[in-house]
Amino acid sequence: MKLFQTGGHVPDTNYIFMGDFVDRGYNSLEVFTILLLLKASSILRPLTYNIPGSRSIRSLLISNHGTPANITLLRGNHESRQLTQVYGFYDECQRKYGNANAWRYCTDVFDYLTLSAIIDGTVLCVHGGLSPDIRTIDQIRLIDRNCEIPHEGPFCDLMWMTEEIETWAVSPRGAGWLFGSRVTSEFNHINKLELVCRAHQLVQEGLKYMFQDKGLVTVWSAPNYCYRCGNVASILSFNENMVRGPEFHTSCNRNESHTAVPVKLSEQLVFKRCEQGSVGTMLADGPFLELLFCSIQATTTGY
Ligand SMILES: [Mn+2]
Repeated sequence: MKLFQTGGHVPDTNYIFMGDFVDRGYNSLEVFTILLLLKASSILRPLTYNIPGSRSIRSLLISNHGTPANITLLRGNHESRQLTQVYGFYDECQRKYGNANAWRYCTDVFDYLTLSAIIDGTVLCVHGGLSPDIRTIDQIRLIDRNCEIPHEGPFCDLMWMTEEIETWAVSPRGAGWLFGSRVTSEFNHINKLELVCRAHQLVQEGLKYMFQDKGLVTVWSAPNYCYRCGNVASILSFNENMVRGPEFHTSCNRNESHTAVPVKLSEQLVFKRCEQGSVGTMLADGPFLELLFCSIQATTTGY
């Protein structure tokens, strides 16, 4: 809720969420559910959702002017069956529902999440980073994404990649590579991009440009990550002219956490409306249209 208060409500603001929706807080299920509801509401408007006691959620879902909202959900490395069984999402579903069905439905949906998104043809958004197997965006489009995240290869790299060095090196996190300034600038040049936006690694200041040419930025939108890191969170916004405007927020009061009344996930709704291809496209046109990205409840080195 704090994020939407900071960045603007849907559908007046369009969002690209850059993955890791689960595993890092007490309300993974609620977070992922509300994002799916927002996405569904943008497709099946006008819809109103009767969630008892959640006036703030309901107000999020109702358009002021009837324009479809664009919510793009990118897959993060935690949107996987394996990691969620280790880092908490599976246990959370068991605790809240008494069985693993919600976890099973959610992880089935994870397989349909897109891997990356492009804004106005110039900004690529992806959870982890680049891959030595991918030189062009068309190669991302060819990835068969409807499966569990593989342990190696370009799909895995996009989810797990960690930036740091000049070229490529094996990541100490056990999956993905380290990629550096030369790799990024070559990729941006080949694909006529101005910027790669990614999440995946905690930055205390919420937003951090990497490398001398600032060809890559890490955007971190979970304030006080894991309720203990004390970090600032950010949203990177773009207006219709692609002018960037980072916005920051900090407060994260545990006592404010909303526990939604369990909502039955509609498999039909979700599965029928999955996006085609592994690269979503978003255009920055129209007045007051802002494109914002963020990662929420994302993971970081060492956690
Ligand atoms: Mn991650």
